[in-house]
Amino acid sequence: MERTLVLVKPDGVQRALVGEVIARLERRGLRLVAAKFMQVGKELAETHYAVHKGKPFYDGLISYIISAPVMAMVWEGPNAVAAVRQTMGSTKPTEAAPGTLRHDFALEVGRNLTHASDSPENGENEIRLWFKKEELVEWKREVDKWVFEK
Ligand code: D4T
Repeated sequence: MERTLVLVKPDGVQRALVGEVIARLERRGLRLVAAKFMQVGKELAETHYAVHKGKPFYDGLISYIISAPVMAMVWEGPNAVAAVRQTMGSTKPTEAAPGTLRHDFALEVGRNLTHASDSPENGENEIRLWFKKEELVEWKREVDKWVFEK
């Protein structure tokens, strides 16, 4: 089953939108695999956003992600990466489709509430970066057969 890393970033935590994000992913049918509420250190932030090093928004991005706690989670399901990014909406909230989290709750790219892995491969790498293997919970739901075709 495909897995993806989801972060409710500091703005989402401060604005009490953690429950909203979880509710939407649960209602979509995705299955929660792991969750931890944590303060991000500079080293983790810099590793997570290494691909953006040198870009004009990099320093702001690092100080934003370490500015307050985040809710880090792993979700799984068929096409979990694409499904979660669709539920989040475009990176720039003013380009996000109506009904998506970023459309409904955000205005600025530097305060866009959530992070979600952008490919299955990055998902696996990010999950390894943020979680220990023993923090990932393998489980089944009674409802799985009504959500997952196989
Ligand atoms: P994340 O990684 O937060 O899910 O964002 P995306 O995958 O949707 O988008 P991204 O990697 O292109 O950008 C990472 C992060 O940088 C912030 N950002 C981005 C910013 O502050 N200014 C910008 O111009 C861009 C492109 C927002 C998300």
